[in-house]
Amino acid sequence: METTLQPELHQHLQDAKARIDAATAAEELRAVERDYIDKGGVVAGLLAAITTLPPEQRRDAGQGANILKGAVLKALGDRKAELEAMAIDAARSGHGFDPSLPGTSIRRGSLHPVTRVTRELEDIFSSMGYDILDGPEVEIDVYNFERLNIPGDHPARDMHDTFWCEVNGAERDSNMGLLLRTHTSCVQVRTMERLQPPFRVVVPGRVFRQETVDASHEHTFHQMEGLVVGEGLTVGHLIGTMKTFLREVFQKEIEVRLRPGYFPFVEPGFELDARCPFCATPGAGCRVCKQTGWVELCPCGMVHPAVLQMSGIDTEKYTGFAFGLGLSRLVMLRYEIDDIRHLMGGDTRFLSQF
Ligand code: FA5
Repeated sequence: METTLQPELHQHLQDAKARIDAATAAEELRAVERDYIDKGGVVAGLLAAITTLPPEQRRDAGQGANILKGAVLKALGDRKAELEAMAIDAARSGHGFDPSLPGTSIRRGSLHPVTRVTRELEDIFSSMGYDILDGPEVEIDVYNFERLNIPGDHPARDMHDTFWCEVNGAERDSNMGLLLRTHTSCVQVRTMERLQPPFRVVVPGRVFRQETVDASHEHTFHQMEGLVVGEGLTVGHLIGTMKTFLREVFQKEIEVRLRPGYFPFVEPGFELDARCPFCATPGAGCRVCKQTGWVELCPCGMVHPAVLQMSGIDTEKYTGFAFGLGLSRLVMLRYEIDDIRHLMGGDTRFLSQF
């Protein structure tokens, strides 16, 4: 394999192999993996440099980097297996056991980026007096749609490509319309049923839609619902809440704008955009905001009086606002992840970077 490599890559491979062959412990192999394979390592550097090459050299350079990566990974795997076999032999024969040597350290896992951001947001909202609630992922039609002002024939249902559940062959009409929840808004209804106003809650969770998957759409993704009901609440409180929360997340003042948005369970409804926190000059545009200067952050609005009434809340006395943060998209924004499929893909090379 290495004979096809350019001299520079060949040298990298020789250096890596020398370290791998000399390694006597898993930590040393992990260090080689970090230096060559992980984000910021030699292979990533070679791939990043490809854009600076003349077009006719790029294909070979890309192939070379991938061959180097494959060869280093193989050598790492082989040496790991060798070390493990040596350790087993030593243990069996009773030789080579030195009680004064430090033990083999256990490789620690890390928190998934969605879990990290969820916990961070939970802390922020808790400090603002919110309760953190949960709800079932398998829902019934009434909570996911009906009581959110989306009756059976409502066109808004088409926007949610729903996974309907069949139970023992029983179809929708006879199993209460069992479904995988398409949004966390169903927990709004469950909350209004259980709690007396005033209250403020956030509900992080997994939701499901029968979507065509691409770099920004998943069939399984995360949202965080917010619901506040109390006396005298207005759009001003909604905007103030979102600005406070953004200031905490990005540790700086973030400008927001509201565009009209339609959701049957809020009136008025909005799409809230934030000034892109990554542009070098605010509003100038960058890769993250696709040169627009704004990032779409979350739909929101004042809870529709019909929704409050269906849950038995006195609309003469109380108003409320709600928001539905696209948590997966916020995670992508936070860590500059360019493809949502990494989040649920289960690739440990991606996950070990967090
Ligand atoms: C809703 O789901 C509403 N329940 C949100 C809401 C709550 C509005 C409260 C008003 C009041 P929407 O379908 O736009 O709205 O989804 C909300 C967010 O989820 C989107 O802004 C986006 O960030 C994220 N999202 C939607 N579909 C996907 C998908 N397929 N993959 C990843 N994220 C998605």
